[in-house]
Amino acid sequence: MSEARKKLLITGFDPFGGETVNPSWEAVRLLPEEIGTFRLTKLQIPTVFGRAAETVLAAAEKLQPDVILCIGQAGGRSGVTPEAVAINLREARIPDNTGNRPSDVPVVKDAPAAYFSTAPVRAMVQAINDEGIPAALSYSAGTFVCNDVLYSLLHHYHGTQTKVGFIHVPFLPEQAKENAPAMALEQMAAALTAAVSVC
Ligand code: PCA
Repeated sequence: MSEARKKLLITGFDPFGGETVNPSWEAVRLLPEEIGTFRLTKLQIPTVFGRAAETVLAAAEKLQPDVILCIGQAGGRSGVTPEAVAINLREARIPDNTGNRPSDVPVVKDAPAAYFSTAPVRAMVQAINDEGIPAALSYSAGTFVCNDVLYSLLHHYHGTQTKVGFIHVPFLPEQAKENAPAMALEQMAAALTAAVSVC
């Protein structure tokens, strides 16, 4: 038995857009306290521009994690999708949970257009697929709060040892209307476990 030494801060969002559940937080809640060499610290964050990233950064300031992995819902996607990149743009199609709906504004003023994830995204996709769970690399985290968090964290930790990643998960079966794709909660948790194990 190896002793869990590394620290992972893993987050999920609260429900947004009229939903009553957010699979990202439900899946994070299901995870064990330790995965491989990581000890997990779980945190629910608000679907609010700016505040979501501030909440992660405040927790990370205390914890000093080796890796920060944020999880979010991407309704309509059929598989688990690690995000390769975050862009410096807020462009909201729907209001966030405080009613903000920014358009054409940067996440961080006078900062780079984009950052690549510093998490091992390709290894994550492979590890999830190896569990028999659909996964693919995504090249857009959108322009809503998930992208906001990923961009803010990558900007903050740029040039440091702290790895930052983001994974989108599909709807749960109870959320999926008509023919929308969905995934069982246990499968999402298994996918996240596989992803964490290669960080
Ligand atoms: N998904 C949204 C924000 C919160 C969440 O779970 C997004 O993809 O931006």
